[in-house]
Amino acid sequence: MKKLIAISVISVVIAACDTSERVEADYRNVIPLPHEIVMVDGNSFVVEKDTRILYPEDNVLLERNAQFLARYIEETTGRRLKVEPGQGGNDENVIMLGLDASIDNPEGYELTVLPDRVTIKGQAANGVFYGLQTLRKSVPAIAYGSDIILPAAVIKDAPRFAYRGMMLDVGRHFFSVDFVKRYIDLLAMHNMNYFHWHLTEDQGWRIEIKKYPRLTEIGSIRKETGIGASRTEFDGKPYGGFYTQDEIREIVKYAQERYVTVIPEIDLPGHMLAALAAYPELGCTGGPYEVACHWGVFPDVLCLGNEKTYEFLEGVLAEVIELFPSKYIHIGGDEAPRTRWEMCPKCQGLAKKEGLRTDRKHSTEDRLQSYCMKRIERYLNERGRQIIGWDEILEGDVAPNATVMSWRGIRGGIKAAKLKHDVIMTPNDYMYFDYYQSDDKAQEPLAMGSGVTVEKVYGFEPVATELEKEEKKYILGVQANMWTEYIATPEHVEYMMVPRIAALAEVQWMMPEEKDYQEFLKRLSSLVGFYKRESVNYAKHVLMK
Ligand code: TNX
Repeated sequence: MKKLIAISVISVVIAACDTSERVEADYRNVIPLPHEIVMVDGNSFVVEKDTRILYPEDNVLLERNAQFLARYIEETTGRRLKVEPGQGGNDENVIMLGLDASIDNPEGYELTVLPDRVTIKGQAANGVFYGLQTLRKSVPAIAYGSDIILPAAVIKDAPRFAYRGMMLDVGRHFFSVDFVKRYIDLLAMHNMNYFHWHLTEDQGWRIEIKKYPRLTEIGSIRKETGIGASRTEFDGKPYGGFYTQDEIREIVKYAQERYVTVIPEIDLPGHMLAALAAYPELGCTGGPYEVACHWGVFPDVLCLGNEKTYEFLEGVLAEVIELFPSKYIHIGGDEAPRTRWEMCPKCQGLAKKEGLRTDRKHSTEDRLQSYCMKRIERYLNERGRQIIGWDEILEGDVAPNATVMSWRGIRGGIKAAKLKHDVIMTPNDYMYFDYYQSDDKAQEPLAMGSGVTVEKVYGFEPVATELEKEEKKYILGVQANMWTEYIATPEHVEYMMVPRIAALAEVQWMMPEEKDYQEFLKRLSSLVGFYKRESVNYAKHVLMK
């Protein structure tokens, strides 16, 4: 009897090893939803233990993509598939990555599933990468030891906008290299291609600059931090942190491998107290200055009448462009009070010399700020880079080639597009992820603003109807911003980011007529499986039911 039980136990175990569990992919369950999914009659493809992933020989980008796919499948099934160079010939049971110049959109892809092979092709390697994202998100996040059934289908997909970004403010609170990478991973999973890194602030300078070591020695540390929104009560604890140039290179490379471009922001001429604390000769009054210990907009900004300021900015930017291959360099331009410039003999002297006069629309000081932005733009343009500035740069004479980030609603973006400037829409009432995500503020951690719910984010339409057809093409895309005055930990960033990032992803990727909020919510429950698996601290407001 005992023997019989032993034998039957053994045979059950063997049977369990033999017949794998099966999970089935659902391409319609993916965020962002692919543009075109055509199901094909016939057998499915089965991803099993000995399925191979092939890439064209000597194509390093597609080889890396193939490794990403192997990793995604391993994360879900626990199985590592073989990755090999090759075109497949008549081979069966292969997933083949390749390029296809006939695909229109530079980031577009086609995913074709036939019973004996799967092909994922892009016009370029980035498109293939988005094909992989679709494939991985169409399968449940956890299916250990399972074969994956891929129903036969042809999927054709491409993004609506070429610019799909998120920003992280590391000035108010500092976040580790590991967390910045995790943030970039979340961006990549949601098909985003720009990470805007806000590196300098009144409350902390976070990027090592070899020519100006005091920026990090002094400028990266504040004496203490205001409690909550307070300007009078402080925690009494020094706070600091910065990224070395090696760490920055590491992050840029990490992002690049995931087709994410890192745009650094050096916010000037305002939000510069940390730099002034380090180099007080760059301010109108000469200081002394302190790295800011509470939040807000501060009157002390760079002195624009002092040649040393431009020497300093060019010295900083020279190192920035060495570190960041991005075509765009963000130079801020927001919230620069004019009070010091009004009283400063050097600033007024420069204004006189340059003929920067008050007129009906702009003050002399507005013109001084434009002078500074234009001069820095020229410096960067000469080195092959383009500037991005916050919409304040429209107050005055706009730097001729600037891309404008519209943050005070969409007004600035509309104005900029009418002036034939490229625009990135990031309006605070829809795209500020530091704002409350529920109207029930009492139940939420302290936040800015109000009412940026998942549904509100989802409903944002970046191309304003009042723009003429010709003007619409200046809207390059959409970004959400994570300002971190009240956000001190990675868990809190994730809580503010997820799942609003999923809603944002559909705004960035899908055509407006293809969006549907109720359908999105259904798709979201599948993506939540991934958030859970990766222990992301996501907010549950729209996931209660
Ligand atoms: C405005 S957006 C700012 C930031 C703050 C944010 C808080 C922008 C260009 N400036 O400095 O952190 O509001 O929501």
